[in-house]
Formats: sequence, structure tokens, C-alpha cells
Amino acid sequence: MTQQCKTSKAIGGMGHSIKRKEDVRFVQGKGNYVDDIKLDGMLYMDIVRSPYAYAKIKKIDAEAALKIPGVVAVVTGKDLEQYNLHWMPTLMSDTQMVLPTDTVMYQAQEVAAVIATSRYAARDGREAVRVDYEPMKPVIDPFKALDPDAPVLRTDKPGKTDNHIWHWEVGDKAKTEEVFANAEVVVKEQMHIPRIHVASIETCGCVADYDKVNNHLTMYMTTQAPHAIRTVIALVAGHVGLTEEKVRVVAPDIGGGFGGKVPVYPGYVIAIAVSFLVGKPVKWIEDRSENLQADSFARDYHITAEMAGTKEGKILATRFKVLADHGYTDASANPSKFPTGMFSIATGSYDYHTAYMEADAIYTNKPPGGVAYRCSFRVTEAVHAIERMTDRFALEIGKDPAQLRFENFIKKEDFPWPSPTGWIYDSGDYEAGLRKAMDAIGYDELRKEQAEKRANGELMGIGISTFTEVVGAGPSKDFDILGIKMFDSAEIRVHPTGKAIARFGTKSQGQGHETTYAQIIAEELGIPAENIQVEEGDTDTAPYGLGTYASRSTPTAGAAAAIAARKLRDKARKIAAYLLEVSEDDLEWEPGKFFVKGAPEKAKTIQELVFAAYTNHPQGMEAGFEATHYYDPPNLTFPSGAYICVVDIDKETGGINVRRFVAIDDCGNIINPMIVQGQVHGGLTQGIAPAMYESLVYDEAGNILNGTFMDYLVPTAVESPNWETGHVITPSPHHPIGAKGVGESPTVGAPPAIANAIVDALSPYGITHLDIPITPYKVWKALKEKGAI
Ligand code: MCN
Ligand code: CUM
Repeated sequence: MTQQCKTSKAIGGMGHSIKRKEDVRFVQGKGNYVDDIKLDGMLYMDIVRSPYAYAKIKKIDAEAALKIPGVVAVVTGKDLEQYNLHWMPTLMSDTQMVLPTDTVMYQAQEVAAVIATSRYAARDGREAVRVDYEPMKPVIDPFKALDPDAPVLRTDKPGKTDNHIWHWEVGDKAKTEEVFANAEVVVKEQMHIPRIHVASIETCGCVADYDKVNNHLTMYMTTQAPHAIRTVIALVAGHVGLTEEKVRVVAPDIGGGFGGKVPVYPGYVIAIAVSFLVGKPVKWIEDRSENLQADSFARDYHITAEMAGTKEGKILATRFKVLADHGYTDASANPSKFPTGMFSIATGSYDYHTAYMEADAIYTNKPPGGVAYRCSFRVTEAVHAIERMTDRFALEIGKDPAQLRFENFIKKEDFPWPSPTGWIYDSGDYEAGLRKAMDAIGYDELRKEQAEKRANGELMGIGISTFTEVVGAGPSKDFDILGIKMFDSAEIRVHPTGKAIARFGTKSQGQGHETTYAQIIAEELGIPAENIQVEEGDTDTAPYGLGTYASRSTPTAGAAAAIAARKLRDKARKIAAYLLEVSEDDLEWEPGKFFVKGAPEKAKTIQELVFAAYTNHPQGMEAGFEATHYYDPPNLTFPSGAYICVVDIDKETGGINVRRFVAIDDCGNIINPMIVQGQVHGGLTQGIAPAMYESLVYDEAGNILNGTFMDYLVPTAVESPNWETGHVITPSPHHPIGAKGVGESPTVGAPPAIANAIVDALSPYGITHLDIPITPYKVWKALKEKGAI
């Protein structure tokens, strides 16, 4: 990686791998997570959940539970109905039960809440609640959900006659059909991007603390978007007096979000309702199984993917048709105008101009959700489709997949590049990325080795993924959530002695914002990063923002930090001109001070200038040294990557060994290389996860078959290969510091590289596609079916 640092190590601006400030408390066990919050008189909540995927509730009997010492109440949907709190809106403007009054729609759905004076009593109470169910035949297979004889699940919606949620399409259908009809080569595969779970180390939870005397709610919770939650609470509960100034949302330290902490879960609403009614704090913390079984899932896209091209290997068009299984309700967290998120980035890194995509979303008796897990709003699905199909096309015409990519890449001089589905890619150098990855891994030698192995009947595969990401929502003209525009914010206050506190509308869940935001400000003002304290997550103090997800923090709040700091630098320049008795034009800036052109000894440090802002500022100038900026990006940023994976497969067992994995990322200018590397390592591990291990599996009755960590395989250090990383840097031309987001790129880019490597190994036996997760059994079965073993 080559990036020149403009600041000294002592200042610690952009490009310095300074150690993470937040780790001082994390490594000493001094983090402050929701479950660490203990308030006087606090009650505890536990939740009774449905064993059935679809059933009528005949009776809920709380008698035995209420006899357990410490249990104070059992709350049901009928209780909430009295206050019209038994339903809530989802972020996609669908509706979701908080607690059911008559029917449960998925296994592990909340049925009743037990409130007690201790967590143990609440759990005992939960076990003692008796519920009589009348099970019904559920809709589990999404392909059967639209059958005429399938039961209509959302009977709560008047006039609903099927399980269809919405239809979406983009691109030029007629032109695409024409190109496909006349193409020399057409390849097609049916693929499933499985339902998976973020499985963050910390589960979800909250402490709802309603103060009856002051009519004020403080909601401590594991949320990636505190301000949006505050607005939603006020919109939903304003009628009972909880207007927005009476609500404070605090997201303390978060142990992993990965998208799973964007949605609003029923547990939060029940905790607020109970605290509001009894006037005491109520804590609710999910256990691991509840988290895995009931919280928002990710992916679950069934994709029919097609690519058309020439015999020589020119990609001409793509066509993708998606069936999206949203479970019981559409509770994804996409921007309002984008029901499939940014799936339309699926045309990829390639220079062609014809594409058509459509998607239909359907209801089934599974838990709701549909966005989370390091996906940049469905970009994982998009990238998997295009990168798998690019390899599929190369295989069809017998061309090396790297060569095919080189021949089809958008060229670096062609940016800004308009995609056939309406995006304007800001910058990139795809050729340099792939070249660098191939050099790092020794591509040509690997192909030679593979040919020798193939001659001996051994299975070795090389897989490439050269993906384009789209992050940084977003330009407010296109992006909103529930009508709230997706800008983000920074507020910087510099104290008289030159030390600062900066607050943001985003919320780190482990990404290192306390360090990197300080570095951005250090870069712009020359105040050492260690003297800049960063705060996020308290809606009473932080400026309004939409939160951290979709790798948007650097593109939005990071930009806001730079611009707010530049406002302060402009002020510092005015003060310097006044103190040095020169005109502003005669001053020059170097990180940390202004000096007179040609007379560098005549200088004022930023610390002196800040002090003067409080003690000796020019008359007529506003005192103090503070600035705020709300940044509305002109475009998204388009990070990219070139990943290459090498696998060896044991023919007899199907066992897969990932021998090498090289990841070259382009996230524009880098703020902290060490943090970015950490993001990439974690993200790649969460990429190998769906590629080889993770998948939520349901039986025909809607029972989840792997609802604990015994069966749901989260890869650990043992399963992870030695990640080899590197960078290409094409700064974003519209971002104030030229940075692009990076948090999700590795999870987006890794699965197709792994899948492509495995299919490449198996291709001599006529295998053209395998759905992820690709397990040893799947490989063995495919080889057996093809008569290879
Ligand atoms: N960064 C940088 N230089 C760049 C880009 C980013 O130094 N050019 C740094 C940033 O300053 C920040 C980190 O890398 O400290 C990630 O930045 P960014 O890509 O802007 O992403 P966000 O901060 O918005 O984080 C969200 C992203 C998402 S959407 C998921 S999901 C995810 C991820 O981050 N969840 C995470 N990484 C995670 N890492 C941890 N530890 N925990 C999670 O829950
Ligand atoms: Cu797509 S998971 Mo992240 O956006 O929090």
C-alpha cells in the first residue's frame, strides 16, 4: 500500500496506523454494554416464544407463572391491544405484530412477555406460561407460496388474496430480450443465496427507563441507528405523551452489529410499554438461541441468472430474476425507494450496456428480516450472481476467467461510468487490482500446477471475484428511510486549551470510529488525534444522523467531519491574520499551524489560534471554536476489489481446503490502514461463512434445524485461512478526503471467489454450479452424481 501521510506520526492524521483508542477499555473489560447497565428497581423481561411456525393461539394461561416468586406480570398481545401497541410498522412500511392476539406466524415468534424482579425469575416464569395452540399447515417453500392452494398468510391485511409482497424491476427489458435472442452464447444458472444470520457476539437487548415524574423515556439499546429509533418512538408513542424531546436513545458500546441491530424488534417495544405502564426500568436481553432463531435474517434470494455474450468472450447483457423470501413480514432495512436494496449493482465491473433485473418478494412462515449482515443493502447477492456468471461464461467458451475479466473491465479512464441500471460509478482501476492480486498469488504458476494435478485426477481450483460495491447512502434525493433523508453529521468543539470533542450521527459497533474520526479531524486541523475525543450514540448530545450500516459512516459522517474541520480551519485563518497582522491571503497552512508566506518563523499554532478564539478574538467575530456539518453526499462511493482463492479438494471425502486467499481492495484513500486491515480480515471471515458453513435451515413444518451454535457453523480462526491483503487506491473524486467505505467489501466479495474456486476444481467433471454453502457433502454428492468417484 502506498499512501503518503501529510501529518506527522504525533498528529496521527490520515494513513497512520495508530492503535484503536477504544481498545484501551475493551481489552481491560471496561466496555459498557447494554447488559452492564443496572438501574435502581430494574425489572427483567423474558419472552415466551412459539414452538410452531403457524398456529392459532387458543389460550394463554399465566396462572402458574404468576405464582413464581418474583414474577410480577405476564404481558400478552391482548394487553397491548388496549393501548393499540400490539402492532408496529416495519422499516419497509410493512406491519409486524409486537405480540399476537390470535395467530403466530413463525417459529420462535414472541407470544407473551414475563416481567420479574430478577432475570432468573423471569426465565422460570417463561417456562411456566401455558399456551394452547392449534397448529396449521405453514408455507415454508417460497416456490409454493404463490400456488393457488397456498394459504394466504397475511389475513390481517384486508383484501389480500395471495402471499405476494411487491414486484420490482429495473433496466431495459425489451432490449435485453433482443440481445439474448441474438447472442452467440447464453449461460444460465439457478442459484440460492441462503438465509443466514449475523450472529454477533453480543445479542440484542435494551433497558427501557421511563420516568413518570418527568414524563421522560431513556432507552438504552443495541441499535446501529439511535436517532432514527428516537424519531420512530416519537411517531409511534407521541399520542401517549412521548414526544421527541421526551425521548433519549442511548446506544452504549455494541458487541457487533453487522446489520442485525438496525431493525426494531418486538422486545424493545414491549420493554418500553411495560416501563411506561409501571414506571420502572425494564431490561430485556436475548439469549443466543433467541437471537439466532428470531432476529432479522439476511439474504434468502433465489436467483435465476443469465448472461449473454460472444464466442470471443465479450459480455453483452445480463438478466436476473429474483424470488425474495421475506418470511412473515418485510422487515428489511433498505432505503424506502429500493425494496431490493442496491441489488441493481449486479451488472458488476464490466463494460456492457444492456441489463434487466426483476424481483418478487413473498411471505412465508419464517422469521422476518431481509437485509442485515455486511451486505451493503443486498450487494452480496448481486455480486455473487454476476461473479458466478462471469466464471460460468468463461467456462462455457473455454477462456481463462482472468483473461475474460480483463477483456470486459470498465477502463480506469471511463469513470465516471453510467451503469445500465442507473448508477454512476465514481472511480476505479479494476485492471490494476486484478493484476496485483494475480501477481501476489502467482496466478500463472498456479494454473500450471492445476493442469498437472488435473492430469493426475487431483482436484485443485482457482476462483476470482472482481467486484464493485456501492456504499455511502446517500444522496438525499434518492435515499431515505421512512422519509428521513440519509445524510449524516459531525459536530466538533475545540476547548480553549486546544483539545476537542467531536460527536457524530453514526454509531460504531466495533469499526473503530473513536480512532478514525479523530484521525480525519487531526488531518484537517493538525490537532493530534489523541487529543480528540469522539462520541456517538447518545441522541441528547450527538447531532442527528441516520446511523452506521451499509459502510456509510466514512462516506457520510467521515465527510462531515472533514468539512466541519475545514470550517474551523477557515476561522483559524481569520484569527491568525488578525494576530499576525497580515491579510488572510498571505498565510499558508501546514498541518498544525498557519505561517506567513516566505516567513515561516512568523507562525501561530492551531492551539494558539483556538486559545485566542476564547481569549483574544477579533472584535465582531463570534467567540468560541465549534462547527457542525450535515453532509449530503453528491453520489455514492464505489469501492471495488479483486479477490483470488485457491482450493484443494479431497476427492474421496469432498473436503475443501482453502489454501490461499488474496484480497486486493480499493476503498480510496485510507484513514487507518490497520483498522482497514482488521475490517478486511473480519469481513473475509464473514465471507467464508456463507460460502462454506452458514445457512439457516428449516424443515417442512417450519422448524429451524440449526438454531444453536451447536449446529449453526460460525467460522473461527481454525476455519480461516491466512488472509493476504493489499490495496489499489483510486480516491473517490467527490468525497472531501477521497475515501470510500470498506466495512462490507470483503464479505461481499469473498463468497463468489470461494465458490468459483470450488466449481473450477470440479469443472472437469461437468459441474458448472453449486449453491453456497458448499459443504464437503455437497461436493462429494456432485462428484458421485457425475460418476467422478
Ligand atoms: N476506514 C478507513 N479508510 C477508509 C474506509 C474506512 O480507515 N477508506 C475505516 C473507518 O474509518 C471505520 C472503518 O474503516 O473505522 C469502517 O468504515 P466504513 O467502511 O465507513 O464502515 P462503517 O463505519 O459505516 O461500518 C459499517 C460496516 C457494516 S455496514 C457492517 S455490517 C460491519 C462493518 O462495518 N459491521 C461491523 N464492520 C464491522 N466491524 C465490527 N468490528 N463490528 C461490526 O458490527
Ligand atoms: Cu448490510 S449489514 Mo451493515 O449495513 O450494518
